[in-house]
Amino acid sequence: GPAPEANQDVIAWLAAKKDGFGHFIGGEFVPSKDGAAFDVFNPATGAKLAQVAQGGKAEIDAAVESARKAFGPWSALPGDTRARYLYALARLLQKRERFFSVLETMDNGKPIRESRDIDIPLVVRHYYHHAGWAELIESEFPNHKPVGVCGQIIPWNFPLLMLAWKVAPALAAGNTVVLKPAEFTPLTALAFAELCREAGLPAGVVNIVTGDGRTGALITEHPGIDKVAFTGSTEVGRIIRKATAGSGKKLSLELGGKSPFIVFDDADLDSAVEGIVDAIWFNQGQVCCAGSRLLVHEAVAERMHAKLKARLETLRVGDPLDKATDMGAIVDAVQLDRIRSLVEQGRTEGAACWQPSIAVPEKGLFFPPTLMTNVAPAATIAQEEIFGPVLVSMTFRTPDEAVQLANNSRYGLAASIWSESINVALDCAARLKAGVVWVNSTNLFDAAAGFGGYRESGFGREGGREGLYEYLAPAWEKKAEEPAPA
Ligand code: TXE
Repeated sequence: GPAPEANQDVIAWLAAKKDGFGHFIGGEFVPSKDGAAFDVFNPATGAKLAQVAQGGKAEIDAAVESARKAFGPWSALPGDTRARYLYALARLLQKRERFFSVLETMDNGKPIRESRDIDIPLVVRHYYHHAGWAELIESEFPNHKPVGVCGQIIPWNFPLLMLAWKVAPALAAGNTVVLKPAEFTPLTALAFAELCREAGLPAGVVNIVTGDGRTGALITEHPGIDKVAFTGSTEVGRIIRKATAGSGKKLSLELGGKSPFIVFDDADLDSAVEGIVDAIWFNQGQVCCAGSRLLVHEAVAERMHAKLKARLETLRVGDPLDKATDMGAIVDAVQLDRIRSLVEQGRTEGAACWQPSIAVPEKGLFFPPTLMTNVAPAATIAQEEIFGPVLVSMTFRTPDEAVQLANNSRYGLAASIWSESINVALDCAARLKAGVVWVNSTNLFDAAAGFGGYRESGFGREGGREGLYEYLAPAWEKKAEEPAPA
């Protein structure tokens, strides 16, 4: 596990920035012109971790200008030269895995076991994978060009991983970026900016401007941005789609979800129980593709619930830096309130709420793993994304009914099917409206596989070949934009 010295490294790194973090623009760290800044907290302890600059118009203008200037030379580099920078970033991240895991856990509240074994290794893999694509870009996409300057806005649930999902393909394809991390979790993005310098990445290729939704809106509205990539709430996704409509900007949106976790009567129930723990209690349920709706065959529902309850009694909720912890803190008080009020609403609408008798810290932003049964398909908690450690359970009788319940959602991000019959599983998979379907597994991510949704979960894919197309434009389109020769 992360050695205690990793914690000391992070503490020393934060202490060195006690006057506040600036934005990363044109390869330099700069404060906001007007001096605006905000505080960032550790959600598990309430301790202030850092002060971070709040970007305004001056900063977005400067970042877009530096990205524009860098775009020409960067996009003109041979792919294998760009690949070297991505390999260098991957290696540096790998070398600092412990530092980044601890920093991510302190900023976000997720268990160290998750940041150490899942988040950061997936981040590293993402840069290696896209370094490979950079090498192949000319031969695999001979009729495509990079889009240009990409505005990228990311959420707080997987801060460094969402940054990797955005930055790695953009750079591999020859674009430059202006990225805004979420206001709750900007710290690993700023540490990554330092790695960009260490890797010798040309100034302006990656620009990171910190701030809240207002800063994000300035990015989406800026005329110097050619493409916007957003991961976050469906509500903000809608605002961004309107803001970019008619602007000619390319857009991809990865939004909310209410993904079904379907357990057939022939499923291996013990494996399914482990699966559902990964599906909805992983990262405190703050996962866009979380299996938040359990649809279980009525013949095995009672057994499934009993096994699930016994398993939840063994989960450890508490200090995210403790290697033995299964569930950490909720990212922010606003999110915790939202979870609480949705659970309350579920009760009022007639659902039964069960929580294990395990200890949950009173200080810090914690919420116990929660199972809601007796839920009507139309109930608010069966339809709304809770984005917390709350599983909503419903039963079905036939495969048709399972499919109908699963698709009874305005979202369509992911789905998980559990059955020992491959025919049942594949027949069901083909009928689900979901961007990703897992069979006898859940929450599996691979840098090579396109990830994204249907319906109000957004559009566009991230990862692999499909994901690269989001950062490429047909060559003829780009040619038409070039000024006519004098
Ligand atoms: O998300 P926001 P919030 C869902 C989840 C959660 C809810 C609210 O249900 O409970 O959203 O979370 C930036 N123009 N998801 O409020 O506001 C913002 O600064 C441009 C699902 O934190 O969407 C941040 O960087 N940008 C999700 C990013 O958008 C704007 C992950 C996401 O924040 C903006 C997060 C604007 N007008 C929340 N307003 C997932 N799909 O994984 C805000 N932002």
